[in-house]
Amino acid sequence: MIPLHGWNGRILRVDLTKRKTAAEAYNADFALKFIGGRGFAAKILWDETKPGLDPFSPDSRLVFATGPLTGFSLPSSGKLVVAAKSPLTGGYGDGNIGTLAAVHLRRAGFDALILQGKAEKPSYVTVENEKVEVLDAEGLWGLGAIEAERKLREKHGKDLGILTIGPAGENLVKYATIVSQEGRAGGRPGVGAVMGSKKAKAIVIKGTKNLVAADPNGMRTLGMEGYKDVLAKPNYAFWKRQGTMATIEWSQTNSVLPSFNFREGIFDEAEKIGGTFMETIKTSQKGCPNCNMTCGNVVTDAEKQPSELDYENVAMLGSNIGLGDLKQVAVLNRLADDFGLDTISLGNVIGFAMEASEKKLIMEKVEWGDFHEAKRLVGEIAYRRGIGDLLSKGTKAVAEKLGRDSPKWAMHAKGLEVSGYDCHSAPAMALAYGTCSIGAHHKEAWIISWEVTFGRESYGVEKVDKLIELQRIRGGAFESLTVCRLPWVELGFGLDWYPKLFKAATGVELSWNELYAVGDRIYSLIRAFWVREYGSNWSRAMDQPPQRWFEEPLTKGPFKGATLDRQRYDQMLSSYYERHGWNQRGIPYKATLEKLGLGDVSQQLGKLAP
Ligand code: PTT
Ligand code: SF4
Repeated sequence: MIPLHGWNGRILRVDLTKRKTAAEAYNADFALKFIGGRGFAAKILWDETKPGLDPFSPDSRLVFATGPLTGFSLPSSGKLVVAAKSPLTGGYGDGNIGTLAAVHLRRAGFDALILQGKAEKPSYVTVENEKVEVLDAEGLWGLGAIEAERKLREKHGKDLGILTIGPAGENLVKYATIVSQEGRAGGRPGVGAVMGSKKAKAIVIKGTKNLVAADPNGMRTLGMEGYKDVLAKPNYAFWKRQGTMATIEWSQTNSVLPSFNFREGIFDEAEKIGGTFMETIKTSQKGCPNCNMTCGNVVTDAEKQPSELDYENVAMLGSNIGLGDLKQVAVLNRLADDFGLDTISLGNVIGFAMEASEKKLIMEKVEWGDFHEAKRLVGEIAYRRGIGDLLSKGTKAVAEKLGRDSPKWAMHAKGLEVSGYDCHSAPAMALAYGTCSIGAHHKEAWIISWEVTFGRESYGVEKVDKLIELQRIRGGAFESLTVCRLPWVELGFGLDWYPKLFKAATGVELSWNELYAVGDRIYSLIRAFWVREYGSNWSRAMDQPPQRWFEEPLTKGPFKGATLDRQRYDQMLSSYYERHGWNQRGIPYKATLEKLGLGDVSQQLGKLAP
């Protein structure tokens, strides 16, 4: 056991093939170098998977990881990282779910859970403190994620955390997610499909131990003060009303709202899917554990069912497919949650199919904004029926199959579909998508909010510096401390809270500069993972955003005529590499890896590392 507080110092391993479980201790060096969450997951995947491994092989690893702040009574600490080698991108993949399972895993005495092997028949795992079992999932397999969770709750009780997959994960759809609490979902790059490949329908966790902080009184006081600080923020009341949904209006105003498969940055019917309209159909509010700024907006959808809306869900299943009816968008969103499909990739794939239909690359007639066709496609994708089988592989694979000029308008980077920001006139955001460590996601740098204020036209190094700063904070610190970043992003909850909370939890002083260094270590480690997987096929082309943004100008709105400039984008990318200590192919130098304490990684990369 490590002589540290805050961390439990133990990882639970469940081997579904051998039906064996083990509690494994880790040491202080591992804890301090990688902190938790994404840091732990990346190192475990690096150490335990062989290059070239099929993500659906029993040898693959599925990691659920918390951090040293997770589960303590402090703002928005109910988060969990889920990670695996991605079946969608072939590289590192992860996501972040707000779930009681995070809190219960910590209270059961573990900081992470590794799932490996493959069960003989559909199964689920239960963890009750030290007691771990693999049970038969008969009667659960085939159910939607929402119903499966309800059944498990009936059987095992209310006070516990549950993670499930839906039919999409069971059917190995490459952008299947893991779902929890009937509307929180994570693991965009197909982490739910990896769970399905292991025939694991669910994980049920109940922990009843006390989480022990290094300074229990200090932790209690800081936590309480933190909650009060959140409540006192000027934007608090508005946030509670609209949460991330206010971003629809913001994106429309700034001409970055993805519309018609990212052809445009404005949508004529934006008002009908925006935060203000959402308020008129909102019925209740939901959220993650330990959060006092809950942001899940529950509305009644067009089929009279509850559906929980966030910006990305609505931008991608609304404007991006030309659908301007929020209640109908909410139906697609609810189905995505229940099937366990990532809404962002789904909205991209449907938008791509609509454009392919318009250009007669596919036989199906799927018109822009056609709710009924979109709904049909969602079902076909989840069950991989008809054209759904092809669409279940993601836009990159679909474009490769359809050919002609379609790869130009397949909106992805590294194979992961772009999330909800059009970048025709936002070079820094395009670089954020190009360099994000799981593919085109905004989670590591929502730099666009800074960019629209700072100036959109510049391709200067100040944008590269800002991007790296944001990635260190969001992709490094928040993902490894494993707490929600939204108190800071949305309400201005000060970053100075986190070293204080970290000290109270673990007893260790860690400045933001040191947290930055952890972030740099994690970025170079994840980059090494990608390079190891892609070998000689790795090149700087992997860090490019979609061609459409360079070649097809916006045709309307205040930025009409805008495109990205490829040469200037490339200059930014070169500066980005230099700042990280990577070569011009985007590969970390041996010296960089060694400086970051990743000498073992450097050795294993061998000749691949310059
Ligand atoms: C996240 C991505 C996002 S980002 C959204 S909406 W967003 C989509 N949500 C989906 C969903 O819902 N259902 C579904 N079937 N697929 C979905 N795909 C999309 O997934 C989410 C919040 C949000 S709402 C955001 S920004 C923040 N993300 C955080 C993060 O990444 N890290 C962190 N430390 N804190 C964060 N806080 C916020 O959490 P992925 P959630 Mg999500 C339903 O999962 O894979 O990371 O992709 O986790 O519990 O639903 O919270 O406008
Ligand atoms: Fe979850 Fe929203 Fe609270 Fe973050 S702010 S912890 S996403 S409910």
